[in-house]
Amino acid sequence: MQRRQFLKSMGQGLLATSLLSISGIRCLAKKPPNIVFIMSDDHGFQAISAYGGKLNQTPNIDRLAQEGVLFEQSFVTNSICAPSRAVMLTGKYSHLNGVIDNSKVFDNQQQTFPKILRSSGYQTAMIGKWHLKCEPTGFDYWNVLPGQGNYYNPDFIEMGQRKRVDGYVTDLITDFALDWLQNKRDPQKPFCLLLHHKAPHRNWMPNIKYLHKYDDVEIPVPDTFFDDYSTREAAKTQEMEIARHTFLDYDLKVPDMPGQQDETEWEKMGSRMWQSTWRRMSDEQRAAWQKAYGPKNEAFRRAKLKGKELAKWKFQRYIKDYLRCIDSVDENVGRVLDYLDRSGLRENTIVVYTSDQGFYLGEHGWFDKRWIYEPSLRMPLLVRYPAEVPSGVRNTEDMVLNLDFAPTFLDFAGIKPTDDMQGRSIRPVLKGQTPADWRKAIYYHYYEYPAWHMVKRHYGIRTKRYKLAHFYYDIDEWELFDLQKDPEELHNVYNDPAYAEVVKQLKAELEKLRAQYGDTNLQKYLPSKPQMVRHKAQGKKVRYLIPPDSRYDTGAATLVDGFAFTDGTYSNINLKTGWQGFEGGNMELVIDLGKEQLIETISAQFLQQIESWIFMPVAVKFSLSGNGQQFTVIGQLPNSISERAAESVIHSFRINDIGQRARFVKIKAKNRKTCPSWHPGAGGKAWIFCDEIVVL
Ligand code: SGN
Ligand code: CA
Repeated sequence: MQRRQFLKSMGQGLLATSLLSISGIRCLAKKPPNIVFIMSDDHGFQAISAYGGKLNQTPNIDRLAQEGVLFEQSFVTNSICAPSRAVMLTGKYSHLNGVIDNSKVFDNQQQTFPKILRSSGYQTAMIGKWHLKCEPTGFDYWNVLPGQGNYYNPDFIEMGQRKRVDGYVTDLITDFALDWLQNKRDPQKPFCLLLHHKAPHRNWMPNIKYLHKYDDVEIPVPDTFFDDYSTREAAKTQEMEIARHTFLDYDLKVPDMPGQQDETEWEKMGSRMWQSTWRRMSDEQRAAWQKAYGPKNEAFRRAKLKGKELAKWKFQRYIKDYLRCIDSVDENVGRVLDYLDRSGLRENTIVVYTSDQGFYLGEHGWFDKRWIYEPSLRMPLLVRYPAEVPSGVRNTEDMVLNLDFAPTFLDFAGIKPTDDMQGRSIRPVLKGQTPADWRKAIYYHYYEYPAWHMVKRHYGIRTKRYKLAHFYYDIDEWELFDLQKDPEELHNVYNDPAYAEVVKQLKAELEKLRAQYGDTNLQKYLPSKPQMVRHKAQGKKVRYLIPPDSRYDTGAATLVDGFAFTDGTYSNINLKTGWQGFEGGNMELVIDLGKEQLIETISAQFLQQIESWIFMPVAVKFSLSGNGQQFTVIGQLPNSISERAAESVIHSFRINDIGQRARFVKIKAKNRKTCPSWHPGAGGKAWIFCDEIVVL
């Protein structure tokens, strides 16, 4: 049923419901609902049959759609594991809960919805994947996988005790959850169970009983599988293609042949990871795997596939293992639903099924997540609560977020969300009573770069029709998609004049959202270590015309070693890490590129740290030469940075669109010579500090 239809059919019932509501609240106050919050890891909506996917059948998850509400417009605010979990627990965006990326440790002293439920009389439990790099807090019982966990014979940490358990991870997590429901909780109290699967996370290891499923079918590659990423700059440098970035052994289960040598460090890493999962398996499990994969791998080796054929083969292996993992998830969702039926808990228990984010099932040629693009931005969300929520509703309109989970659970328990929670309860939405001022746009921000899969940092906005995103840090690109005309997001129309007005409006809306959520300082979350940038002057000879001060001379080579900071504000910068300091005078040098080259961009990066008497140069002049004798000035840039900035500021003086051939680059930076009159060092010698000079 579509939402509008549903509203209509509810029309007649509305009066009756409101008459009942007074006694309803009292009744609720006596018996708050139980919560079973099932989440899998990396389960894309495309692989749930209730979402209309043709890839597989998920009859048990589909039951939640038949008996509850399915959301089509359900989104994640930062499409990666630990960050999404932290958002769900706190109801706050990543920059406020601290987990902006997978490397961060969750501060488990902060407020979370399980803690609030617990202090209001709920029994709480957390079972399965936690991944927040700290002990779970706010739970009466917890039994979690360390880190990412293993598929076969995984370790679990049960209330601080680590032990290895024989079996398959999805079954085990469910076993522990059912055991807690049946034997370990106080049946007098309402409960909230977080049942969080590892599957179907990489490296997609199915249970033995599903190893042969899909053997006889060929799963078509998505239309965008051979995407060339034209019009989308950030996509060109990602490392998440099934064809190029999966490990043959670890991901695709084709182990090295005896005597076969891995060539790159990367391949060696894949082999090590494969060996460690393989070693965890029992002889019996390994034999079953040999039987299933052995003959197929033989055939694969004989076929000696290349190019597109090889890519398609990899897709088949990938998607089938992925779907097989989901078969276990679905089966185990069924076990939980059956238990709720059998034990009489069905009526008063809210069951949620979701995933920490979406996932690519070959769209754009990819696996993994991270992007603001649809397959990773959308997350499945199905909610059943017979006592209050209608059945068989497909909500195609309302935009809901993982940010809304915490306030929603609290609302159902009759508790007001804390003031600092940024999400909104979807309880009325579930009942078909979406508030008139419900959000019409969502805000997104992804930070983990440089890191696995090399998806650049970006933030953006999605409305019903459009999506606008800004990729930043070592790139400065905007993308706009018209989802109505281009649902697959292949055509970035940001520069299309026909969309100029749309861009303007969306940018204004985006700024409003950033201000509303308090996420306006991009610099604050940038890595404070310099990052490697590849460029034409890298490793080339630098000749000083004016040498640096000997105390801050780490060698001219460090000026072109490829390590550069991102422009921005920093709280402190170590001057001994490659910065070249010039006291009271100018910097002047020539870089020899070795041979004549086409030059498009030159930038020179300087530091301002006024407490150390370091100021931006007054101006930087760039010149080119073919012979190293006669130089032609191509530009002189004045300083644009305020002198009084209290924090360290890093700024690049940059000339773009040069389009000239040259072998020698001369750079002259003019020092203001003395500290300004307002400065504690007024009249004393001022410094300039330069680090990377980048030629592209
Ligand atoms: C691992 C995976 C990556 C994945 C991250 C994050 N590599 O590092 O492919 O993107 O986890 O996943 S693996 O080879 O070790 O499997 S997340 O779910 O934790 O965010
Ligand atoms: Ca995940």
